[in-house]
Formats: sequence, structure tokens, C-alpha cells
Amino acid sequence: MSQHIRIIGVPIDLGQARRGVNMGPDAIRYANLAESLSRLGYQVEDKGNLHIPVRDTVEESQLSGEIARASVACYERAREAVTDGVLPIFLGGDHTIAIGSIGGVTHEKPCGVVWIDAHADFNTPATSPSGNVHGMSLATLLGEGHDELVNCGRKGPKIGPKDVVLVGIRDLDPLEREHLTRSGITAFTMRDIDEMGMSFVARETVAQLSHHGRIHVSLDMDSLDPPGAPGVGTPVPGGLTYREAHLLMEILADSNLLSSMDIVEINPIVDTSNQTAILAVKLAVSLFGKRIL
Ligand code: 4U7
Ligand code: MN
Ligand code: MN
Ligand code: MN
Repeated sequence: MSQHIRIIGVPIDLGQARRGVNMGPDAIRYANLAESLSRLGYQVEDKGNLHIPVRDTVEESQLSGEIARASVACYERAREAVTDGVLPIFLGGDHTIAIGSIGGVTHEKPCGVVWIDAHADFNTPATSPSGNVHGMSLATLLGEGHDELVNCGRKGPKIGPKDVVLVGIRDLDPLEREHLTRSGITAFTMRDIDEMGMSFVARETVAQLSHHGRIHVSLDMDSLDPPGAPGVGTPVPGGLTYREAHLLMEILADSNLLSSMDIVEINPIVDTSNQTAILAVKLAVSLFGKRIL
């Protein structure tokens, strides 16, 4: 695992309807992400934010085009981080940032992806009830969605169904559910976590992805239970507890395979006292830290 971490802010809110998620990168910085990771012994470099157009200046019909532009920029940063041998952490913004981040880190070779989310983000323009692109990010990465997004960075699918494991799922749209079932993707729902425990779920996740030798963690903060993480645009009751989320991070850390990460969907406008960003930083510390004993 690289001892050099590179922070890349992607203040995009074009993939969903609520304003505020574009302020996520600064909320996470203000919660001391860089200092916390430095204290773990990493060399931390903050590259600032990508330039993303302000929502109010973008016509509805231009949204997917602008998301594609941002995704290509994000893709190039992700690809460059791999070339430079550093570990990139992408700060959203909404979950559309994963189209570019995961696209770019898989430019040379595939990697395993842990998608931690209340949602599967497996809609397509044909199945989506909302039309919001942040609910289509994972399907896009698997090659289904708006053409300019599917072909962002390089043509076609960026990962296959066996390269990704979903954890924390509890809210699927009817057609999205059928699509996910047909895909053959492994998804650990909240019921699975309740029945089998996070320890089993996290170990199984690592076991399914370890053959890649490299794991990307895409952390949507709405995976957590809303009382502890109220600052998200699409909260869903019954999420991961503080301890479950930390245990997941700790077991992923034990794999020694972590190579990149997204922290997404934090909306400071609906948060209280920045607690969702503070929690995200604590989870990142568990993910990149050492065992307590
Ligand atoms: B997120 C939703 F309809 N499924 O497609 C949709 F419920 O990145 C929500 O996981 C998507 O936060 C949530 O709009 C996207 C909805
Ligand atoms: Mn998501
Ligand atoms: Mn979500
Ligand atoms: Mn959300």
C-alpha cells in the first residue's frame, strides 16, 4: 500500500436534484482529513478541487454532457495517481464521481470495488424513476447508461459484475432490482448484515475481490444510519451502525489491498455541525490506519 495519499476534490452536484452536495469536499477538509491521515504516518498531498460548473448555470438538457466532462477530468486524475504510485482519495460531490474515479484507476488493469451504499446506483435511463445520474453510476461503470458516460475515458465497461461487491443495500427501485438480480453482482443487503453479521460480510467481500490484488472503496455516506449521518441527500432508515461501519473499514484495512477511495454524497446544508463529514474522516482513519492492538 502506498504511503503517499493524494486528495482530489470533485465538487459536483449535477447528478441529483438537491443543492449542497457540491460543498462536500470542503466539509471533509474542514473535518481534518489531511491532518488525520498525516498523523497515521502518510505523506498527504491535497490537489484542490476539479473545476465543475455551477448547477444554476447548466440547462437540464446539458446535465449528462457536463457530468461526462467532469468524469473525464476525474478519470485523468485517477489514472495519473496510479501512474504516480500514490493512493487517491476522491471527495464528492455526488456519486457520479465514481464513474471517473473507478474508470481511471482501472485504466491499465482491473481492480476490485467495494460499493458501500444504501442504494445500488444500478438504474439506467430506462429504469430510473428520478432520471438522476447519481443513481446510475454503477450501471454506467458496467457499460449501461448514457453513451457519453459509458465511454468516459475509454470505450465501454470499466468493471465487470464479478469485480464489485455491494454492502449496506436497503433501497432499490423496482426495475433496478430486476436489473441487479440479472447482473450477477454480489450484494450484501442490510438483512444479510443483520443475519450474518458484518464480520462475515466484510471477510466475504475481501475474499471475493482479493484476486485483483487491489481494492477501491466507494463510500456513499448514506450507507450509514441517518441519525449518525444526517448530512446526506437521500437518507434511508435502517443503515450501518457506527460500529458496523468501522468494523467493515477495519477488515478491509487488514487485507492490505486498498489502493483508492471515494467519499461521496455528503451534503453540509442538511447536516448538523458537520457531523457526517467528521464521521467520514473517522472511517477513513479506520480504513487506512493500523489495528489498535
Ligand atoms: B446515491 C434512486 F429513486 N434510486 O435512482 C434514484 F430512490 O448515489 C436514488 O446512492 C439514488 O445516493 C441514490 O434516483 C443515489 C431513487
Ligand atoms: Mn450512491
Ligand atoms: Mn446512496
Ligand atoms: Mn444519496
